Amino acid sequence: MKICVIGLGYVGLPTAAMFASNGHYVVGVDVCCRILDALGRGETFICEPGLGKVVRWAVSEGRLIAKNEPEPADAYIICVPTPISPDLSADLSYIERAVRSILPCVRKGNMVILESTSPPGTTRDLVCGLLRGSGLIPGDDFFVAYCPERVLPGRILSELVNNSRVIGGINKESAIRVRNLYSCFVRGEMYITDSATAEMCKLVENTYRDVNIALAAELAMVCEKLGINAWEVIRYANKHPRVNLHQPGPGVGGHCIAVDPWFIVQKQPETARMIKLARMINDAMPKYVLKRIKALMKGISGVRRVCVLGVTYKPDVDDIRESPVIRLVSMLRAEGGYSVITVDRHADYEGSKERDLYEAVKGCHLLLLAVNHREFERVDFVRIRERMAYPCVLDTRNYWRAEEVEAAGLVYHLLGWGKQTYEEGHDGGIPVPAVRGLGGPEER
Ligand code: SAJ
Repeated sequence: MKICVIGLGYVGLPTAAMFASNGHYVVGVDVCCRILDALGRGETFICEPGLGKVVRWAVSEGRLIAKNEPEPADAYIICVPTPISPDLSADLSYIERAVRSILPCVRKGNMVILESTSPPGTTRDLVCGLLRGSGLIPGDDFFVAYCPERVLPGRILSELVNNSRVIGGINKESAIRVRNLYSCFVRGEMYITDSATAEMCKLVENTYRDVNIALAAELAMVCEKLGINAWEVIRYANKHPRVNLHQPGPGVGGHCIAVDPWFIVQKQPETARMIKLARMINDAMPKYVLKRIKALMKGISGVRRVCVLGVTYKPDVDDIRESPVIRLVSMLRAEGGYSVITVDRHADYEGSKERDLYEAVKGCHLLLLAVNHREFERVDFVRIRERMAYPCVLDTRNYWRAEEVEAAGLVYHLLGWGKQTYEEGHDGGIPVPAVRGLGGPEER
């Protein structure tokens, strides 16, 4: 078949490459000249294991070509972004533009597939509504389905093949045809349903994760007050066969989990209360970490120098979209009295890519582990201590071992751990737990 993939981003390009390397001819369409030029040369901007090789092969074999507008094909797959608008609703203008661009091309018997994350009803109402402009009837003359991607950045190619998929047709025939198309490379199960159900499934998968992370974040804050280590609590609670608590951190980033729950809230603002609250809790985490930093730096006079390790939205990727760490860095700077330096060999951000960790920590008062990139797992704490002006470490990912950090002469603090130091002599000799490393109530 000839397949037109519209939008060559994190989802569209790998999808185009998979179809092209599994027996189809693919026209990759994008409005960005940089992406088209690179693809024309068989190159890609997206840093994903294995992707470069597949793209190079598909382009060199003439199976994947780059164009700036769609051309007649058997199937059209829409993979454009659905960003969030300032009013927290989904901006569907890219989908609208993509559908309009294929109107002159759509013929009887074609398939139109939406992969972009969308509020329930988008395929049926917006996409089909616009497609009627072709003069043909969706569902009767051609087939339309919602078939969301579910791939994890960093593992996109293998998850494209192995993950199950939910395919929501505007009618059964549409769903079956689309399932048959994807079966050329998908090894996971493919479940057939209606389009609104599939749209909601996609949103709720990411919402589940967001709510779970918010629960972990709240637990971290509660544990800090109670002098308990939340990470230990989570580890042991997860030994229960029906518990799967996620992990706290400095916030939730990326273009999916930090965004998609709002598309449910948008549809039912009065009812989707927990979903909204979870979003707000996760969004407030950079501010919470800021408060901890302020408390830790209280005794330092003059400019407090903070070295931040990792700025991407999660480990071992180069993506800084919606990164909570970047929000934290901006907040620190807005406070005044802080100087912040970032180190991240993955990210194009303020020179952090080229910066050497041991140079960056020179004269710093706080070392903040913000993203647990693999290269931060083993660092030389003695070298770090020698260079720092004040020996303070805040680990927001439970990535380092307290004993190892402290053996180097640094003081280790962990997000979600209100350390207890028992001070004898108070309260009739009964040990009184005192939370170390945290500010007083006014700080929190
Ligand atoms: N995070 C935590 N604690 C955790 C797990 C994650 O704080 O326990 C944070 C990360 O640091 C990151 C954010 O959440 O800032 C999101 O990271 P992620 O790895 O959970 O997810 P994404 O956004 O990279 O990809 C998600 C995936 N969805 C699910 O796992 C349900 C992926 O499968 C989707 O395809 C993708 O969203 C998408 O495109 O929608």
